[in-house]
Amino acid sequence: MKPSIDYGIYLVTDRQYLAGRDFYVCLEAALSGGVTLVQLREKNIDLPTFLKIGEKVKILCDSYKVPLLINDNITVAQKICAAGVHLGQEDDNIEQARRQLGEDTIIGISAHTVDEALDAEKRGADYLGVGAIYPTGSKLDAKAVGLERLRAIKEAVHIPIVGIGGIGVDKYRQVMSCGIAGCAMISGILANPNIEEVVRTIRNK
Ligand code: TZP
Ligand code: MG
Repeated sequence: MKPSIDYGIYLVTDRQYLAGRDFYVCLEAALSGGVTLVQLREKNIDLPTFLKIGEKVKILCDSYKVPLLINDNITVAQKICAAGVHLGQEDDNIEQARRQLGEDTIIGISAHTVDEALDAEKRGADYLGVGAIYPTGSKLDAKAVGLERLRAIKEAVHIPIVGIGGIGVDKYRQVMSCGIAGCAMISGILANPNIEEVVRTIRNK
């Protein structure tokens, strides 16, 4: 059976915001604060390193009963028994991921337009990441699509939608009020000196 996922407070990892802090300590603070889903997003690392990090992150997430998704890498997701993957428009395709990971795995796809969203839904995506909603410094090629687009995509598809990009404590409610399943955040959580507290604050919104 596919795991049931709470997309509400979705942490996407990125080491650039840790400012010397330990990655696993920060992740545990976020888990302890109440993130409901984690995506391990690593760029430019080799497979053995990705696997080693993935295994440690999986153990931590398991101890909080929080599902783990892997950005872009089907092999890592499969080897560490993650709940699934998150793929961009440019990454390995949905069909390939489904073949390799099976029906019980979560496949998330980034979508920026209604057409991309409909296409991903038709091809079997379990949820869509829509963004960047607001300008963000975390993904340099991301263009802000805004709340209008988010609402249009939400109207067009039936699978859960997650907003991403420039979202933090201040914008969380506003984005959630579009009727979506959750918000994914990097800097809104990890750039904060007190990660556990910021997640608790978001949870109270
Ligand atoms: N995809 C679209 S925007 C984005 C990604 C990975 C970056 C989100 O980072 P932040 O810091 O939450 O704006
Ligand atoms: Mg990608």
